Amino acid sequence: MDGTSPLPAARPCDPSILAAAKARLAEDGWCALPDVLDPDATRDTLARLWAAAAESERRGVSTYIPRLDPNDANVRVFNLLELDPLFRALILHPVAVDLVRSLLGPDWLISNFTANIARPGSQSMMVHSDQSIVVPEPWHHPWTLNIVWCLTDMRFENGATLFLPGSHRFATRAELPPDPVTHMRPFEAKAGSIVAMEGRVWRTSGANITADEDRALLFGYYCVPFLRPQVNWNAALSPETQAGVGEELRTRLGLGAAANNTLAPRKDWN
Ligand SMILES: O=C(O)CCC(=O)C(=O)O
Repeated sequence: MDGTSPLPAARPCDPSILAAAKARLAEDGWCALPDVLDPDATRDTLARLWAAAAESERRGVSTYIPRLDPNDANVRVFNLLELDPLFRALILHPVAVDLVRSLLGPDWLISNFTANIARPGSQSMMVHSDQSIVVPEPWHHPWTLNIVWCLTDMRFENGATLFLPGSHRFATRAELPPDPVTHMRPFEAKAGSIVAMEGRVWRTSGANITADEDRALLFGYYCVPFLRPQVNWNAALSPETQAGVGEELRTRLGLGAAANNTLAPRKDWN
């Protein structure tokens, strides 16, 4: 973990549950792990996310992006790593990193870290896969992965992410069915869980049809080291933030001169 980590000690994860999750991720393109954050840490992270949303607005970065979402009931928070050291710790959480390594191998980079809070009345965004946004087809390998942190429960009614089962095997966009959303299923997970989802899974955000229940998710996005990350961290992170990160985070963000060259990760890193 980064030296400035304010994250509580990682909860131990039952090795057999973790092994089963990795096998499912490799086979089905996704897996869910409950109880990665305890209830106090989940509540604290959610409060810090709302504070980050307010800080983003204060800095002039809107949390409503009309080209992504049909209305402002979706609250988007970008550049989480700049806004709170908690997120700089969370992106290197050992359980998340274990899942990342299992799919992408020991060399990986942090591509992005954002949040989407779907409030009552929010609607679906466009259908997409994250890998299709950063790599042209054909998509033969899992080169990207999202670790989705559930800061609230995620269920169909509150706007769970909808995904198309088996779509991580699609090599081209032409393989999508004509009306993909009708074939999609919601991810369902309790607050404090992780959902890992490889980048080739086609998906959309669900509609939040509840009267009063938010659905808050963080999306940690990771990639293989030969892909350019979605975010140019050298430009997105302030000099103060860059100066304060530990060696592992500096490398995983590509902040050094070597950027996305082969990393040769150190043995004591996650
Ligand atoms: O919020 C969601 O459920 C999905 C968000 C998403 O897919 C994205 O922002 O790329």
